[in-house]
Amino acid sequence: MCISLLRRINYSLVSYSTFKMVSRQSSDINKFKDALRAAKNIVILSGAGISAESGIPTFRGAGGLWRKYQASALATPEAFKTSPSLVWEFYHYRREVAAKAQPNAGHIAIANYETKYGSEKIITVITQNVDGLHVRAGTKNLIELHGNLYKTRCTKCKEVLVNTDSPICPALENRGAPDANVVGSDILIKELPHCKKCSGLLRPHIVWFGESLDPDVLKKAGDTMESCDVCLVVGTSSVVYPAALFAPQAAARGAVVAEFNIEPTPATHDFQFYFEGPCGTTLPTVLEV
Ligand code: BJW
Ligand code: ZN
Repeated sequence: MCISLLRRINYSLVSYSTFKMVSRQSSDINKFKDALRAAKNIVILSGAGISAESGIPTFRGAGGLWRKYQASALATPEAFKTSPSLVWEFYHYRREVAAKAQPNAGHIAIANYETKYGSEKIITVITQNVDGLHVRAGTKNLIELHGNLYKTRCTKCKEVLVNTDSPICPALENRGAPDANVVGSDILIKELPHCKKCSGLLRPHIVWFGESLDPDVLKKAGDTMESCDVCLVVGTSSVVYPAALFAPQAAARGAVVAEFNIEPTPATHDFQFYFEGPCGTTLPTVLEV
């Protein structure tokens, strides 16, 4: 890993707020479109910002709290061990919100671009999102880095299954209210979702803080990043690792990288292009087919 990337990890941990104050003008869209036309292998790396216009709160923006908790307090193996009931309420709420949400113009622009150019270029979406909206928009070639809200994993036999039930178990019916004044969670463990094969407690198939990403998924994403010639970094704060390293590493080896965000991030200055604004507006303009 090069020194400048190591330095940036350090910076992003200690002074994200300082970076947020640095502004940068949007780049020349036609120059980026030229690079896109010439590209053979394109990666779109997305984060929570792409789903913001579908009504799904981002992690680090306003609305990132559930009750009094940051996601970083609930999306951990420790929180699940202490209170699986509370964590399941949080995920039940998130599953319901995402199920009601619709893919927006940003998701759709990406899916349409793949449909139109997918036979002549390699186009891969690598998403940190767990909401399933890229697939619902029609994206086919997708790597979900952090898992999926509608998959469960058995804590005992480790089986991963798709589960779109609403609610996922009767005890979660009418639970998960996000209001700050709701305290605690008292669902008995035996009433939470359990594995049909081995009776183990199920958990969301999501990569929580401090957990390693699935090595196969990480390798696939790493290989894809290494072979891309153009990368679009869409709606991510670029502060969560290892995903935060992907695009700066691609830029460092000479790939053309463009960031789409409503504000600069700690990674903005690593990239050749920056397009400021809601990606439901900027992406359709850049990817128009
Ligand atoms: C718009 C917009 C619009 C808004 N249009 N834009 C190396 C260095 C330092 C720390 C670590 C490291 N390696 C690992 C760590 C620790 C940790 C980490 O990175 N912590 C950081 C916070 C410092 N990483 C891990 O624990 C990872 N595990 C790992 O690497 O294991 C090995 C290891 C462990 C520990 C130490 C060392 C090695 C796992 C990370 C898994 C991330 N999981 C989460 C939670 C999922 C839970 C859930 O969803 O239920 O995934 S964290 C959360 O952040 C979620 C997201 O996928 C992820 C990224 O967030 P994202 O998508 O960028 O969202 P936001 O909200 O941050 O940003 C939104 C952006 O959109 C903003 O920029 C807005 O401006 C923008 N925006 N509207 C365009 N309309
Ligand atoms: Zn099991």
